[in-house]
Amino acid sequence: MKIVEGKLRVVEGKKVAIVSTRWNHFVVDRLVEGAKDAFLRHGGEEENLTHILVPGAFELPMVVEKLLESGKYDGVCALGAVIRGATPHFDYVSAEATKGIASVSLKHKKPVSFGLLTTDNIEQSIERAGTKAGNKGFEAMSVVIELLDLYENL
Ligand code: INI
Repeated sequence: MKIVEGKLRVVEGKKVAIVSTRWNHFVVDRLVEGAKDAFLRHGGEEENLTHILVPGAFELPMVVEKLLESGKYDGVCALGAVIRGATPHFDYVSAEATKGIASVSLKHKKPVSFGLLTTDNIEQSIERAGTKAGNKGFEAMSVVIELLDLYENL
């Protein structure tokens, strides 16, 4: 049986963009640190990594679309945090961001990882941004790296 899988190493010369939100930056900046750490420690080079900031999670898909359309990037790591409030706003923002990120990835046939925290409160977000539940930014970048390698072998 033939098994095809991606390795956790940045393929030489691959260019990756991190797109992160300014909303909830206290949490999201920790995700960005985790993502950069994952890229560099898996053999990526600093000059092949670009960080782009957007206002909020709702804007993530439109900017990821622009980046992939530019042809300058092989993969994108999208990072943000949507934290539930007193109104239904959370549901609209998180649904649009989720659908949008998935659809641009499929459209451009390039890896885009979903490092968007969608939590009921700030504590749950902090837990996932480098404390007791790990760092979802690190995990999201690891997924981009694995998929870049896998796409080369499919
Ligand atoms: N954007 C976020 O990234 N996280 C949130 O928790 C959030 N909340 O709660 O409102 C949020 N809203 C802003 C939204 O993403 C857009 O930037 C805004 O609606 C302008 O288009």
